[in-house]
Amino acid sequence: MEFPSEPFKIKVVERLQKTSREERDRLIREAGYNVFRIPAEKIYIDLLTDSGTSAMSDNQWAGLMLGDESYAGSRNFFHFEETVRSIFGFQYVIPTHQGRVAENLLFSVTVKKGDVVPNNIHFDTTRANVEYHGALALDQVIDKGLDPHEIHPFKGNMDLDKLERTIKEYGPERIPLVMLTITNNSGGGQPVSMENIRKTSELVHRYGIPLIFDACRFAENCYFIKEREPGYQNKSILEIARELFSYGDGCTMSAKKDGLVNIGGFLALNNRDWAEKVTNLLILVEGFPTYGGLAGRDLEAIARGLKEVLDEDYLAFRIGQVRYLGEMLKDAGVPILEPVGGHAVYLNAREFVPHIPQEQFPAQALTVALYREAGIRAVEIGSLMFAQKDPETGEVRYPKLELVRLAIPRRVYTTQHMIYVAESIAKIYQKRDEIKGLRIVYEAPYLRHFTAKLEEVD
Ligand code: PLI
Repeated sequence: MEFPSEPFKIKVVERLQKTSREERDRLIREAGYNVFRIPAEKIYIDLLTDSGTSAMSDNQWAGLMLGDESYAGSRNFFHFEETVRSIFGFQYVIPTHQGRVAENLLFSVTVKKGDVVPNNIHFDTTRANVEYHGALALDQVIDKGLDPHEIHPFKGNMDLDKLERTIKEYGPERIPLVMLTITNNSGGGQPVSMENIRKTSELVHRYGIPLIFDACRFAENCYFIKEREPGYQNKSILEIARELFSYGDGCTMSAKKDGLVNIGGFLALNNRDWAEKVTNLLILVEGFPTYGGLAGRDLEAIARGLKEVLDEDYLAFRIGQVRYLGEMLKDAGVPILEPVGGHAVYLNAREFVPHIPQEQFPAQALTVALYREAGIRAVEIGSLMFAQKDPETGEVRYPKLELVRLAIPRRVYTTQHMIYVAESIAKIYQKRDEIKGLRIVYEAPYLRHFTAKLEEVD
């Protein structure tokens, strides 16, 4: 297997702090066994997220100095708009300060109580925003996408039969839009094939339903298409992206991922009526339509980032680095979700700590162990994030997968850092029986994993 070396060199460095086992033991207890509550300076390798954590290039930093901070009509907006149109192809480009605002604005004008919004798998903010508007968020990924052992090149694919059954069951009038998340973050960073995108598009359009992409990691998805789907080997990432988006009617985008910036996002649409309504709301909650909650310099950095992320040398390194971490873990016998996705390696917590039952949050327990033993911060994608209580029966519905995501920030960590992570996790795996389950002592009504406090179960 090929793991290309870094197609960049380092111009600026940031000091990392190492902490002692005792200090981390105290910090995690004080944080209520929730790594979101730990000060970042007390983390050695931060794999909490690949969102907003990228290292910008010298070209992007130079772009910041060209920020035009005019309230209206900033030149950076026009560069941003032109760049988004040239890659994504959608007519109306609405900047937002991050992805979830694009979701909120879109659903505010399209979704009403009692509606249904299917997706391959909704990301947590997308699900929460759909539910906040009184609608049902349905996950319709192929069954293979939920099996951590199934090797399939496009495990993020939409199950077209499930989707058609849903459309028939609820009726197209209750489905204001269908979403496709590329790559499918909550299912392991798995890509969606061009064929599946085309067929999903044909299906939903047959029923008059628009298709909206959650495009956060579109370039990584396009790289997988190039690598794995017949007919795309000789196409550029830009050509693949243009074809992919041509099948949809718009997208929400968190530029904090494949925009290679620390803040920013947008909503891009073809429907003029929706765009007008969203723009009016944008002025109310985010800002004037040519800045949408961002500074001019941020728009410039996004425009430059969106061009850089299409570079195949960058993507080959990026996908290769994540894959390398996965291979090292597999070699050490650590259970991971396969194949390795685009932005992260996911540990399979059910198999890592089989002695911890689902109601004691096995993936969160493993996340705590990674911090306590090695100063590594990962994120739980399991019961703490997704288990739901039925409002009528009070019964708790648990997610099928219990994962710990090791998300790799873009252009930030070296191969040696990856080796440290793999060796540390291999050591923890050797003494996995010592890891204890957790119970919740505080939780918020929405997105509880961000602020929950827990304690260890003896
Ligand atoms: O964090 P935002 O609001 O810029 O973007 C929200 C968002 C939407 N969709 C998907 C697929 C995401 O992955 C996503 C954010 N992801 C985060 C923060 C993550 O850690 O994966």
